[in-house]
Amino acid sequence: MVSVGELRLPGGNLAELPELDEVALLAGLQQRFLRQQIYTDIGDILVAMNPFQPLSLYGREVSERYQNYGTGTLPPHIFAVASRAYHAMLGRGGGSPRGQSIVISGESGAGKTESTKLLLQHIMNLSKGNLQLEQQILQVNLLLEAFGNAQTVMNDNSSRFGKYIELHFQKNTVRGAKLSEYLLEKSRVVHQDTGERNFHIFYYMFAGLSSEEKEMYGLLDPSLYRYIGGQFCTWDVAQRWKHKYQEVCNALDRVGFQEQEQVDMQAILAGVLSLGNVTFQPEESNGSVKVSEASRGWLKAAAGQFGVQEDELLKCLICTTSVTRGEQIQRFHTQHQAQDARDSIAKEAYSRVFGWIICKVNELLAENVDPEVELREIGILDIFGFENFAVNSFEQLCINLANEQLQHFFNHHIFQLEQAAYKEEELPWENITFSNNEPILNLLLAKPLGLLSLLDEQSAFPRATDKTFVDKLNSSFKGNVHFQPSQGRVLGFSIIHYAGKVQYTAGGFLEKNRDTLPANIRGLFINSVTPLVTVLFTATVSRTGTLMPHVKAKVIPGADEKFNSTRKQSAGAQFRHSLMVLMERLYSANPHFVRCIKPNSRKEPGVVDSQVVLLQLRYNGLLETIHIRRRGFSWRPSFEEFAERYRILLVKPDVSLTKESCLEILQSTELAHWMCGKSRLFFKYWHQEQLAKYVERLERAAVVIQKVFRGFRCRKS
Ligand code: AOV
Ligand code: MG
Repeated sequence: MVSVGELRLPGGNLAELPELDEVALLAGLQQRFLRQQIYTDIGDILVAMNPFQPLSLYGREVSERYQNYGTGTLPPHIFAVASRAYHAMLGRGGGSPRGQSIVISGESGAGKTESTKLLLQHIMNLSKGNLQLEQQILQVNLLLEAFGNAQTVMNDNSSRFGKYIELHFQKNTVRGAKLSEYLLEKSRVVHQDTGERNFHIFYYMFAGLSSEEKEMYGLLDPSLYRYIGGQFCTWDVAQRWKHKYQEVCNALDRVGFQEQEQVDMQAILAGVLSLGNVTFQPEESNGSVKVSEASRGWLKAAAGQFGVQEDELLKCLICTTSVTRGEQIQRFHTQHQAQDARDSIAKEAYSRVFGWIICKVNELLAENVDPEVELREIGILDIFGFENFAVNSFEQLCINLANEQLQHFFNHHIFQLEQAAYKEEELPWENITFSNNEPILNLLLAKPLGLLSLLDEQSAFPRATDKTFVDKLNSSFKGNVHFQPSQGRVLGFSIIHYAGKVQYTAGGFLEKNRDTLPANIRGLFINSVTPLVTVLFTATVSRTGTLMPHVKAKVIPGADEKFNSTRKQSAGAQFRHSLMVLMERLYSANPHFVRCIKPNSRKEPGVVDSQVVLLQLRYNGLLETIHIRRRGFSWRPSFEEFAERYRILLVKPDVSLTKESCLEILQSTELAHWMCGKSRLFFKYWHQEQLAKYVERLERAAVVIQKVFRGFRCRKS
């Protein structure tokens, strides 16, 4: 442990630290945290330390205190970030009213998802007008967590997908919302490592359904199902799950899901579990496989739950049918292939349910807008945090790639853009160095020789194996400082990420990347008698790579081709594309950053493990961030932008949008420490708030004058 002396931090802003080094930074955060001050500012960036216990920081009255733009006199808080974004979206306080985004980062379990919920809650409090929609938006989170979160060794409620929530406003009222989802970890449906669980919804269902309902869905005792590892829970936990199940049902109702849709959805989930219990054994006569006698009942149950014919489902599991020159050819599966087919159906069915929920939510929350009024936006990004498990696979690689991208976005915005502006505007500036992770992004994303491209190349090659893939990586990345060949006997490789070294196990990479769904399986499910199953499997791939089920069941011409096992885009390519779309969005909006920190790895309240925190401060580049926020100018409006917004302070009819007007405006205030460049002004992070106060004062004075004037007129008449 690093020992720390008492340290004063006026206003909870680390940019005001008297001494600046790692020890002082850690001490500042630690002392505040132990006093339950979990939020600390670095200039306009919020650092949030996970308290791992409920704190009374988020009540209605707190939300009310943080309503106004001028929250600078209040202690740092997640609500202050929401208020800043909201008022900036409205163009108040000198912000430009373009799209706003709140970008939350931090490793798994650091508090991103909780922060997202708090941000939404506060923004909904700020936006007054459409109560029903506000309630719906808040309820959606419950659904997403039930279907997309699971217990991992790093977090009991870990997000196994990334999400970007866009809130659409007209004036100050929320009019609609849109969700984008990134890479649900569908492999979790069929396999979980030790200490982990399947998606929450499976457990909630068992705890919440009545015996009659379980009978209706054909669900037996939870300990019988392989996909949920035969593990269940204590009585206490079951009670909590039961309560959660009720909440999920209420949320489904309130968001607007039909009763029949809910019934179908649960039948599909039951189908997934039954299918998982189907096992195979070799057929002695001809080398093919058959369903083992003991699991015949499970096959029958699964077919019923999916609404398909049992013998047709069997066929899909034990053989692949293809048509060559008009002739139908059947190829029998090996035992291993049959198990793969079973698991692919389960993963696909589940991920399509999830995709459908997102799609449905988007339909239900789509805006009801006035075409005459401009639509404005606040987006909140909550992705899966950086992960480093005992065993890391393709999913962890994608998750860590997303975190690399986000770190790069942060660096670009905080260091590169800002320092480039000083150079361009010829301001005196001593460069601040930061750890640039571009080489790691190149290693992963470069075309044609980045890791994902090499994976695609190998995936398209029928005889390639995970071993040939690793050989290819070893030869292509020899000498690259961010890549290390596997040391032991395990087939794999290591990547030195911005947040540390992660060892990946290569087994299953090719299969997961190919992500194929044999055409006969899709055909079978499209013809299911359960309407929702038909809807789910009649789907196309959206431009962002998300599965987009068509809500009205219809067969789309050409859709089959997209699901044809040979032509579909690989999982890696889809993910890369969806990340690119996300980055485009982030680059075009005005970002607000929240950096979540995990105080210890044991998820304990009131404990700060200095080493754990220090590591995060280092890889997040927080010390360098403080440097730049102290010395730099985080708000840099052009002369035109500034004069337009603040000409009101000159209280005269005509003010031209020039440098001279800007200087005149600034001279009318007592602002100090700003700078003037060639085409823009340079302000410290606190200046915007000071200016807002001048505007507010003036507006208040104007109201008083109006009142006096009106009173004077009344008396006269
Ligand atoms: P994550 O989103 O960053 O991890 P979560 O937001 O799920 O992390 O937080 C993990 C757990 O920490 C939560 O379930 C809460 O128990 C606790 N927690 C976090 N923030 C707070 C808070 N402000 N007040 C009280 N408890 C909190 V991951 O999704 O795994 O990357 O992928
Ligand atoms: Mg999360």
